[in-house]
Amino acid sequence: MKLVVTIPAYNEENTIAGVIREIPRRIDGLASVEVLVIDDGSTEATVHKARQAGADHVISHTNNEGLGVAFRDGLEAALQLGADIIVNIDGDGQYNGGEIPKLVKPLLENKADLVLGWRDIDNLAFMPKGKKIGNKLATWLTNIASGGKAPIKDAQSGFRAFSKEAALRMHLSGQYTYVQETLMEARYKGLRIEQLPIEFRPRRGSSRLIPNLSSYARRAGRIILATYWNYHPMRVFGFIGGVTLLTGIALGIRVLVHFLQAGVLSPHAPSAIAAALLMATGMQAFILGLFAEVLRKQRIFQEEILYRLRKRESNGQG
Ligand SMILES: Nc1nc2c(ncn2[C@@H]2O[C@H](COP(=O)(O)OP(=O)(O)OP(=O)(O)O)[C@@H](O)[C@H]2O)c(=O)[nH]1
Ligand SMILES: [Mg+2]
Repeated sequence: MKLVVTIPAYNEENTIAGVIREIPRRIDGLASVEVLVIDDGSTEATVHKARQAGADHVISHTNNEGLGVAFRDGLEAALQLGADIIVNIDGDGQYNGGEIPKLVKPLLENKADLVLGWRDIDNLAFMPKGKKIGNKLATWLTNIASGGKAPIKDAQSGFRAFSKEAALRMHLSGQYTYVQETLMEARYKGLRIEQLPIEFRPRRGSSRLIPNLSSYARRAGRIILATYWNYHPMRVFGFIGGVTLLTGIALGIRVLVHFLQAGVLSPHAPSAIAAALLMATGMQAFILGLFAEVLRKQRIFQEEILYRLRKRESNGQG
């Protein structure tokens, strides 16, 4: 069994070496442990420091493409390297690589497909209140959007372990981040998620990902909604269509009652037009929902093809 530890990094020259050195290279049940750094267009010495500290593989993006893209590339490359388990850890030293054995244990025992390390956010004295609230909100939204029995405790954690099967099943499209989308995918696909408490330390240096909370909320929120929309298009279009259609019908009934009583449309002619437009728009939304459902089913078939292709490639049958 081979473990590949992926580290997405953007300008982490001060911390990346420490992160790499903290990763245990011998873990019970694993024949080898390799480190793969995904440098996302860093403008300083991240790559140099990573190589010096013993990174086995480095992928470099010419430009800064986003954490979501870097994570996706990391998963893909780890599979190509023959990984049976993939652990992702941030390059800023906030997570403790010494906890990797704990994280991979449920995978080695085949008790889970994805192990999520969760931070005890309420008790992190150094985390600003605004960030705590933002974290809770994003986790709540991820839970609402993905259902599932046991609620996810910390959807923003960057320390997690994936079985090969879980990695093969990930079909991600978010550019900015991967954290919520991967959990939603795992839940939609019925993968087994185990959650374990992990250490979380203060960050050295400024956040690379979150310049301010409102921009994070906007960008992560968009990914959560887009993922939900992809999986449940009829719920989204059905809701829009239902609200529009019912408003149109209610307005239409009012106009009709007036017409039956007064014998003339006036002064409700504008309402009659609005009712007709709303009803037509509502019907269109339902029809769009039906088309989107067809596309969703197509995507499921395409994902199955991609899954089988990746599996062959990762088994060296490419
Ligand atoms: N590939 C890539 N990685 C990034 C980018 N921005 C941040 N990262 C990396 O993603 C990890 C998490 O980023 P952080 O800035 O620590 O974000 P965070 O941990 O969610 O938030 P903080 O609490 O502020 O640290 C780190 O390893 C960063 O180097 C990016 O644009 N591209
Ligand atoms: Mg961080």
